[in-house]
Formats: sequence, C-alpha cells, structure tokens
Amino acid sequence: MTPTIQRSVCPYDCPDTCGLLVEVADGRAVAVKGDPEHPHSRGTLCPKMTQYQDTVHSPLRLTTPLLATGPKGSGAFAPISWTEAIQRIAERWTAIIAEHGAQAILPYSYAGTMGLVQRNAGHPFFHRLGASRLDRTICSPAKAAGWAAVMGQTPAQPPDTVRHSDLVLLWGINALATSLHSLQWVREARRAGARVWLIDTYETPTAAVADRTFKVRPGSDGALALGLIHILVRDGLQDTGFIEAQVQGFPELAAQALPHYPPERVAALTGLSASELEELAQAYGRARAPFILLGNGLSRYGNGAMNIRAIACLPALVGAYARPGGGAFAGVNNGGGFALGEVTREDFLPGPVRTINMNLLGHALETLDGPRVMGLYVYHSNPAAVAPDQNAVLRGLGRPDLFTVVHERFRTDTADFADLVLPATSSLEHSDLYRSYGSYCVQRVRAAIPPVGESRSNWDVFRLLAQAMGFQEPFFRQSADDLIDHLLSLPSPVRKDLDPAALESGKAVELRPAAGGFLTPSGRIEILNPALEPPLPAHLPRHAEAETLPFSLMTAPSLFSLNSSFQERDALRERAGGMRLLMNPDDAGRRGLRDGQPVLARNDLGEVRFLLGVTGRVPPGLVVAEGVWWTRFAPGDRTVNALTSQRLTDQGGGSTFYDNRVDVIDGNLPATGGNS
Ligand SMILES: Nc1nc2c(c(=O)[nH]1)N[C@H]1C(S)=C(S)[C@@H](COP(=O)(O)OP(=O)(O)OC[C@H]3O[C@@H](n4cnc5c(=O)[nH]c(N)nc54)[C@H](O)[C@@H]3O)O[C@H]1N2
Ligand SMILES: Nc1nc2c(c(=O)[nH]1)N[C@H]1C(S)=C(S)[C@@H](COP(=O)(O)OP(=O)(O)OC[C@H]3O[C@@H](n4cnc5c(=O)[nH]c(N)nc54)[C@H](O)[C@@H]3O)O[C@H]1N2
Ligand code: SF4
Ligand SMILES: [Mo]
Repeated sequence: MTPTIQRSVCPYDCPDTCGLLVEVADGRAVAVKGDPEHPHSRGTLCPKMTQYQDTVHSPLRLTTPLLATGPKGSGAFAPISWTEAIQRIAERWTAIIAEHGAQAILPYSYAGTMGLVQRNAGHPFFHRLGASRLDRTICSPAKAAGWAAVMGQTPAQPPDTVRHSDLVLLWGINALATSLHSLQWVREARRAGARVWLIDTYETPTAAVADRTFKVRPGSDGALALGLIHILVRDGLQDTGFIEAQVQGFPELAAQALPHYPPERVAALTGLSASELEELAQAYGRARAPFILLGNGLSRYGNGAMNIRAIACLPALVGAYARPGGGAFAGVNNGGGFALGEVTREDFLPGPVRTINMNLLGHALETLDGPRVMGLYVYHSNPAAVAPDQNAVLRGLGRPDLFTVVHERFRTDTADFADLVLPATSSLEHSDLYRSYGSYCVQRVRAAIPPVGESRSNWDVFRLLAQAMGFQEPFFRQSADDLIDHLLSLPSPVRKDLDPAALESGKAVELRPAAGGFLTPSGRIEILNPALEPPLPAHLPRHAEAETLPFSLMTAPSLFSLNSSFQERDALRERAGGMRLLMNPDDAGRRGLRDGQPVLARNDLGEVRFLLGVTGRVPPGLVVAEGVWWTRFAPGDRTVNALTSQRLTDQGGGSTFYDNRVDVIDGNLPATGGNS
C-alpha cells in the first residue's frame, strides 16, 4: 500500500503543541515529521517526537487488559478480556460503594494526553458516580495564582511578541527542553541584536542559547525581583507615565516594601553579587522593550506564588507592556474558548463531595479517613513516579485492601501496583480537540491509525464503565467525535472569526486575543492587591530554608523525556546518559566522589541511587536530577521523588518539587534502610 500522510498534533504536556505529519502504511505509523503549516512549530519537532512511531509501536505497549497474579508491585499479570475486566471493576466498585460510599473511590489523572475530550473523559463519569474529586495541582497552580494576583485574567501576549524585544530574560525556564519553539522567536530577537539572559539555579542546556547566566539560590527570585525594583526606583528608571495610568499601588510599594530590599540584602538572599544585581537592573530599566519569558520551576516552592507575583510587577514598573516587543509571557491562560463544562459536567454531581489534593496522594492513601480510599482509578498519569513523596505513595499503593485500576499505554511503575491494567490508545489512535497553553493554536484531530492491540481511548473506556454501572444519561453514549462536534457548535466570542472548515481540515488554527486593557478588578496592573494578604509582594522563605542537609535538590526537566513519558525509548534514555545526579566539582572533591560512580542521595523521606555527574554547570551546594525515571531503568529501587515532600505552595495547593534538601554519600557503601 502506498503511504498516506495524516495531520495530527503532539498530545504531550508541553506548551508547544506541535503540528505533526504522520506517514501511515498498512495501518501503522512509519514516520512522523513536523507540520510546516503549523503557525507556532512551523515544521520542527523536539528530539523526543521525531521518532514518535517508536513510542506508538513500541514492543512495550500494553495490548490487552491484565489481571494481577502476584503481590502489589511485583508486576505479575495475566491477560483477560475487556468484558471480564469491565465486569470486575463494576462489581468491585459496586461493593465498595455499598460498604463505604462512593467517595471511597478516587480518580487520579493528569496530563498524559492534553486533548480536551480524552484528558477530561473521566470527569463526567466520576461526577455522576459521586466519587471523591481530585484537585489537579501537581504542575503550576502557584504560578497561575502569583501571576493572576498582579495581572488578573488579562490574556497573555502572543509568545512571538518577544521577537521585537531588545532584552530577553529567560527566567526560571529551561526553554531548550520545555518550550523549544518559544526559542525560535528569542533567536530572532537575538539575530536583530537583542541580549538574551538566563536566570536559573544552574547552567541548564538553555544557557547555550543565552549570552549570560545568572545563578540564583533556589526559591529566592521574589527577593531578586524586589531588589531589581529597588534599584530601578532608586535610579528613577521606572516609567512614571505608564505607572500613573495603568498601575495600582506603586506609591505603597515604593514606601513600604522597597526599603527592605537594598542590594546588599538581596545579594545575600539570592547569592548574586551586588554588581550582578546592578547590571541586571540597569539593563532591564534601560532596555527599549524588555521581555520576560517566565518558567514554572521557580513556582514549585513554599514561596512559589509570591516569587511569581514579585516578578510579575517588573514589566509594569518599566511600562514594558506599552512598548512593541516588551512585556512578559507566563503561558496562555484562556485560549480556545471551548465550553469545557460540556465535557466535565459538574451538573452530574449528586451533591457535595470531598476534594483531595493530588500532591497529597501519599497521605490520601495511607492515612486519610472518612471514608478511607478503597478504590483508585489512575488514567494518563504515573503517580508512583511523578508524585511527591514516592515512599508514601508506594506504601499507599501497596495496601492489599486497595483496589487499583490503571489505564495506560505502558507498564509504568504505577501499573505494577494495579489489580487491573487496561491498555490505552496513543494519540494517533483516537480523536480529540487540542488547545495549546504556549500559543493560541487550536486543532481538531482524528485517529490516524487503528488502535494498537486491544487498546481503547479514555473516552471509550468511560463509556464502557458508564454502561456497566447502569448510567442512563445519553451523554455517556456519545462518541468522542460527537462531543467535539457539540463543543464546536456552541458559539464563543474567541472563535467568532474562525472558519469552521479550517478546523475540519485538520490544520492548526490560531485564535489570537484582541489587544485590550488589563482584566483585573481595578482595571489596572495590581502591584498592590487589596484582596490578598499581604497586599504587597514580599520575600518569603521557602520550606527548606532552615533545613540543614548540605545540598538543595533540583528535580529539573530533562531534554530527553517529559515527566515520566518517553522512558520506553532506549535511544532517548541513552542520550540522557542514565539516571544521574549532577554535582559541582568542589563538592564532589571534598567528599572524595568521582564522575560516573554510584551515589546515594538521602533525606528524611527516603534514599535514591544515582550515577554521579560532576560538572561546573552546577554551583556548589546544589545537586540536580534531570528527568523522572521509571524504576526499572533506575540504578536502585527508587527514583527522584522519594526525596521530594508533600508540602504545598503558599497559594494554589501546588507541588514543591524543587524545595527540598538532601545529603549525598558514596553509593558503594551499604544502604541505610531509608525507604521504609
Ligand atoms: N523536555 C521536557 N519538556 C517538558 C517537560 C519535561 O519534563 N521535559 N515537562 C513539561 C511540563 S509538565 C511542564 S509543566 C512544562 C514546564 O516544565 P517545568 O518543569 O516547569 O520547566 P520550566 O518551566 O522550564 O522550569 C524549570 C526550570 O526552573 C529552574 N528553577 C528551579 N528553581 C528555580 C528557582 O528558584 N529560580 C530560578 N530562577 N529557576 C529555578 C530549573 O532549574 C529549571 O531549569 O514543560 C513541559 N515540557
Ligand atoms: N521530580 C519531579 N517530579 C515531577 C516534575 C518535576 O519537575 N520533577 N514535574 C511535575 C509536573 S510539572 C507534572 S505536570 C507531572 C506530570 O505527571 P503525569 O501527568 O503523570 O505525566 P507523565 O509522567 O508524562 O505520565 C503520563 C502517563 O500517561 C500515559 N498516557 C499517555 N496518553 C494516554 C492516553 O491517552 N490514555 C491513558 N490512559 N494514558 C495515557 C503515558 O503512557 C504516561 O505513562 O509530573 C510532576 N512530577
Ligand atoms: S514535546 Fe513539545 S516540543 Fe516536542 S513535539 Fe511535542 S509539543 Fe513539540
Ligand atoms: Mo507540568
């Protein structure tokens, strides 16, 4: 058969949402390329997706439902039919509901696939069931809260605005790994003469595209932003006209907050020298159109929302929003204009039910009562690897009385703890409607190939479960495409100029917001936000501030994986160089540790084996673990999140993956039993 080319989209939790051209032959994807007609990705893909067919047709794909035949975590399973699997789930859930009530069932999902229908497919089902609700806060709710504290619901500037900037600050963002295509606009600015400066805790791969890197202490960016504002105001570099017209609370900030952030104090808090602070402030204050590209990492701290809030004040101070090419980009917050409520169906809830924060999964499974969680349904997420406090999560998942179902493409660490595993389709095998969070693109895609093995999509599994549980609502009988048709049939001001035929063609379409004012309660940028306590931004200490273990631990993203996705690909794991812990040469030397040797990182929560990578890219006092590994490819029996805690952010109930300290010792010494 001659190959055909099908349009699709990258389904992963990445802001770029790249367009794909998939070459299909005999019902198989044989090649995957970037779609040159995609407005944001323009034909290029990252190294993870250029061989997506190797994920889709990986020999590790699950192809039938599996029933556990050994103890939890052993990974011993035998194939069963879909009919039997669904029947067993319905019977067990019915018994749990009869004995403990429906809230004893907890769904757990996040972002294995980002399409609106498949991602949210479980919501209507679990609402109708009356199950406990999951607060999906693992990623960046503190960033959202900190940003909204200042900017309200103001639509994000399109990310390509940055190409007209003359000073780009890549702030807490490893863009080469996590938002590759935003860098194309940064590079364009650089070619036109812009300076590109990186502010991170270590020299990430993104340092290679920056002119300079400023290495800050973890969790100190709020202090840094306030220190920069202090210098700007000291030297009269603020934009008084813009502030008077568009900003609320500048006099209060100047009088009450800024005196606390002189350069000497800020240098001590951030680890930057006083001269680096001066250089940063002068460059920012004197640039024609400074632009901040803001990452998520620095919000995953006990003070994360406040750090973001302080940074969000900087563009307002210098009037950057009024200058072509100036401003900031922290992610698209309202793109698409689809009625998500028509997917999630809150109206199916039988009444009030409890909500469980997903970052507290360990607590929820181990200690939470009233009622105790007896049934867990995990879909498109891998909490045994990605959730904080891995030991608590594994203790919970190991409970013999917990009935766990995992719907997955692969036998992940979480699947190993399931009573039943259901095989999931990949994005090439189902329909969905995508909206990006790193651009204003939306795209409708249909299956390019038939399901691999007996795999089924999230939407189709919940249809089967709804039928088995006796739900009569016609809603549960629709196909994913029926629901997408319905979403598109509802009018939205965001889509008023959209030609429906454009979406039907399968191409990505951009829905840029009209430029307008600031959507805050006051209609101004709220440096002072009277609804918050404190009303002005301030430096707050992070959780690990007073802890005494020698190293801050960065659990940073890897170029060659996406959270725990892509571990199935041998070539990508090899390019990552194994599960490594990066350390400064002086620290390694003092401990007698050598590059490439096994080490053990440990704290009160657990201990994890790594291979040591010694590099001057990491400053003293910091260690870096890039990527979230599957245990079966790890040097030991735990991965990085055995070292991260369930503590939450100051706002939004977010994760604090970067706010932890560890000790590191020679891994050839005997284990100390820290993973009970
Ligand atoms: N290749 C790859 N791509 C990804 C992901 C991945 O894991 N790998 N993850 C995806 C997901 S889920 C998301 S949410 C997005 C964003 O993914 P995120 O994990 O939020 O990554 P970034 O926004 O790049 O932010 C991480 C950077 O923040 C830095 N950082 C940490 N603490 C601080 C601090 O206190 N101050 C400063 N200045 N910097 C700090 C880290 O060193 C790191 O370089 O990317 C997505 N894309
Ligand atoms: N240490 C540390 N931990 C982190 C982070 C960090 O920076 N450091 N980042 C955190 C962040 S930002 C996030 S967003 C979370 C993300 O955590 P998750 O959302 O759990 O992301 P993944 O690890 O990519 O796991 C997604 C799983 O979904 C499966 N999947 C893909 N498509 C489908 C589908 O259509 N149906 C079904 N049923 N399954 C599918 C994939 O095979 C994969 O195993 O991780 C967090 N964990
Ligand atoms: S992971 Fe991100 S950069 Fe890579 S192809 Fe997907 S959307 Fe594009
Ligand atoms: Mo995320």
